[in-house]
Amino acid sequence: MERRSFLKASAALGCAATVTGCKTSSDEPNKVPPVAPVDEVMDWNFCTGNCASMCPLKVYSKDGIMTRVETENDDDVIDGENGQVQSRACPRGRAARQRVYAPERLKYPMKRVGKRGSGQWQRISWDEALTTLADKIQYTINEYGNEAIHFTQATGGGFISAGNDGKGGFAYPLPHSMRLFHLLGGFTATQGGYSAAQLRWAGLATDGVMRGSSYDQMAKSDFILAFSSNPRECQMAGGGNSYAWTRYTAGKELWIVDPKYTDSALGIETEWLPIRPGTDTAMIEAVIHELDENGWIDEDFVREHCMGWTQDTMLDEIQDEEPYRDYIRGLNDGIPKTPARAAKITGIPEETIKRLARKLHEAQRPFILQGLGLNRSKVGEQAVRAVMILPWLIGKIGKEGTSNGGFCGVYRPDAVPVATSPNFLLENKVKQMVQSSNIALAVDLGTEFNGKEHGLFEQLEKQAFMTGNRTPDKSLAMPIKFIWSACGNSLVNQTQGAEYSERVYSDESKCEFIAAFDIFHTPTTRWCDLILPAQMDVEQNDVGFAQTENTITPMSATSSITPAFEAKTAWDMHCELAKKLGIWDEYTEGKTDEEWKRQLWEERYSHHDDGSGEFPHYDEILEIKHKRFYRPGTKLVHKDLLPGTKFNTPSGKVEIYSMTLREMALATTQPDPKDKMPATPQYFTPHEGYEDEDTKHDYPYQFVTSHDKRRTHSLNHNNIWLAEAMQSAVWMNPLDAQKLGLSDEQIVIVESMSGKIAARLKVTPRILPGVLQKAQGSWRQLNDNGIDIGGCVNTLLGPFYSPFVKSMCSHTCRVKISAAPASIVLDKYQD
Ligand SMILES: Nc1nc2c(c(=O)[nH]1)N[C@H]1C(S)=C(S)[C@@H](COP(=O)(O)OP(=O)(O)OC[C@H]3O[C@@H](n4cnc5c(=O)[nH]c(N)nc54)[C@H](O)[C@@H]3O)O[C@H]1N2
Ligand SMILES: Nc1nc2c(c(=O)[nH]1)N[C@H]1C(S)=C(S)[C@@H](COP(=O)(O)OP(=O)(O)OC[C@H]3O[C@@H](n4cnc5c(=O)[nH]c(N)nc54)[C@H](O)[C@@H]3O)O[C@H]1N2
Ligand code: SF4
Ligand SMILES: [Mo]
Repeated sequence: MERRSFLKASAALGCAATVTGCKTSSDEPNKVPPVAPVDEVMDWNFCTGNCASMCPLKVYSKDGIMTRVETENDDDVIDGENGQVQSRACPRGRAARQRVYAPERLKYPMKRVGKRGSGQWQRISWDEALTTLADKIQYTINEYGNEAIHFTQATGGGFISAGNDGKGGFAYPLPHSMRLFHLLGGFTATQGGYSAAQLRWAGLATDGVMRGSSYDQMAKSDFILAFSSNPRECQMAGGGNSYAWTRYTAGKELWIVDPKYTDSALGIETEWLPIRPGTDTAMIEAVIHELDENGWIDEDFVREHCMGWTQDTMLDEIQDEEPYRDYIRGLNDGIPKTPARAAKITGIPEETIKRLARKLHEAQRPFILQGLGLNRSKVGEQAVRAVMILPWLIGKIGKEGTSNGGFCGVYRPDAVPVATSPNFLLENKVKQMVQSSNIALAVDLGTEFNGKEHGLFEQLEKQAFMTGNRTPDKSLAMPIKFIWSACGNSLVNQTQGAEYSERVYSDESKCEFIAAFDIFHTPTTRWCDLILPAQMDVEQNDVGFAQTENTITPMSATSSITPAFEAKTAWDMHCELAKKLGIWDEYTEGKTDEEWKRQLWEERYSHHDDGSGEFPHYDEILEIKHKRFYRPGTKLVHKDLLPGTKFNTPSGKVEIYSMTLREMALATTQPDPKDKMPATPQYFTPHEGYEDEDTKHDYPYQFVTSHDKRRTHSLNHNNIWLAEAMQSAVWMNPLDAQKLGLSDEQIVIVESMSGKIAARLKVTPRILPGVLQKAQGSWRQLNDNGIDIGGCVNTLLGPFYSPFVKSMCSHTCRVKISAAPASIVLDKYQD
């Protein structure tokens, strides 16, 4: 009732906004504001898929039905004027209507009636659903303790980031679930995340910082070297990284190292180095060999700031270990890491590697960066560190225009998401955490799952979610018996080892209960015992803010759309569940959602207010709905570098030899004998790597599972407009296609050691020979012959993890490929 009357009021305001907000006079052809039919209403809302942009959307509707979406397009702000940039939504945001009305929308609560995974469901009432859920929660806690409860990483309806992403309004379900379960005594959380676990740990272990300079520094650079970085697809929002990437690389010498010719190249690059996946470390070793041989290493600078290059810089306790220079020169293994050697491994010509070394020598202000692609490899830790030591060896760091080889992006004022306020989240009393991508393994192994081998961690800070300290001496206190997925598809689809995960979850005696709160019936909900329908971002009222370069956009989102069937908001669902659990008073603290939003916004206010009064108070943002303001800044990493500077690493130096890796190598064991954890960045072949003798003959192609513009992870897989705009195909180089007699558009079967998928083939020179790529995120769907006709790449990946961080290594896989039999029919969204 309350909400409907609010909607009426906001609909009236929306009408007013469409009348007054439309400027009629504009002589610039690309700035003509579309004229809304008079009975259409407009609400500001935002797009919450996890691409870390949270673009504002203008959502138009009529009589509760969404009619269309527009992006920020007001002509009061011209890009760049007053420093502001608009945050223009990408095609995924603009296709929101196809999400809202997709046939897979969950309509009602449902319980499983057949065997788990059999797809037999029965519609039930919300009352029955929440009674069942409350009973199962109570039963699990009483019988096994809170450690037996686990939340999957779930990033669909927003994203919590303690850093500077500023995503996650109040409506994002995960914080609500966290609050509720924290009140009940906590749960085993995930650690590390899927995105950047290896980069974070291995990067911090190197220079104590990891994150690099902001993109605007590229404008002052004379040489940009980018590894596995694709901002034009991975941060597509008009005012975000993609725009800044284009602006600041303009006219620059830009070298891109990537097996895939991404949209971030498209002709602006000086050189594309199509490297074989997982071999970057070999190329960097060779670059360093070339620098060393020519006397281009800045030895004085390295001695001042770094540990581990030469014997005299090694700490006393590691004097018996090999310094990196000796390894590069091959003094002990007899293998000098020459460009000729690296050329054979990487596929990058010797001459190019030598030229790259010379470029780095001649450049005054090289900007070296990496995206997250390297870090999601089997031994990504080595590659991450190899890139990060390059600027130190040439002594070109801390000066304008440089960066540290870490992960970079636009300068963003440090924003704190609304619903991550400690007062809302409370403290998790369960301290153990499981590496995000190893959950099925934890369920399978129960209390044998341990920190020595598999990735068990202990929560670091009070409200921490996804950050923990390794505990190699501990095992899981209790098997995982209950899994809760609130806006995630990582139970099966998004986690490598989909086949293995399904086997684990099909054993109902292991994890006894799985429940999800989602907007769609997904490959995750198929494995649930109970499914609860959620409202989508654009169906709800919320507060939050977008951030693009130098610009903050606080918003109060409203909705005039009638929510789908019986879908509930996160607040309503959790309140009702709290009531069933007898903790409604504690959960709500007697406040309404409106009162919580006000309180949390005001709690965050002081963080965002710089004294200028630009950041709006709650009442102001409710009234004005959308405000954009400029907050300039830049970030130059290690800018205060002085002789004797102390770094946040065990030795206080930049660690070319990492004491952290050494310590972990001693404290942990590796299930795979090919996995190693050398303390200096070294190339070697892991399982399914380029030179892996055990797999390369049966599975001759390397396979990369990148992120692309068609989806945000699995979100939008079922968006028919986006499916039409971009095929979810397997990419293959024309030389390979010719060799195998395969042609463009043909349906192929891709098979790995772990599973088989069917998909269309795209024959394109945008992928190097010997490598296939398909974007992650397609929905897994097995046909009667066990072939995944949905084309989910995690069907092909085994349940493996990296040696040091024990995290996702989804870019390391070997496959074979053949023409599909004529009988194969693809899932409609793949075709
Ligand atoms: N092979 C391979 N696998 C990968 C990756 C890779 O590179 N390769 N990348 C990994 C990475 S980096 C990540 S972050 C993970 C992401 O994996 P997930 O966090 O699982 O993200 P999504 O696949 O987007 O799933 C989001 C879910 O949220 C639901 N949802 C969307 N909006 C709402 C909402 O408003 N409310 C509710 N309740 N639900 C909503 C969607 O239906 C969907 O089921 O995937 C990982 N998986
Ligand atoms: N459109 C869209 N945007 C997104 C997302 C999405 O799903 N869709 N997901 C968001 C999230 S949560 C994340 S974590 C980020 C992910 O962002 P990234 O991790 O940066 O994206 P990826 O495409 O996985 O990897 C980037 C590039 O690394 C390359 N690569 C893979 N292996 C290697 C290698 O061994 N060496 C080199 N040099 N390159 C390699 C891939 O070909 C790819 O072009 O994107 C975010 N933005
Ligand atoms: S860039 Fe991301 S947040 Fe913006 S519209 Fe696209 S998917 Fe949504
Ligand atoms: Mo991610």
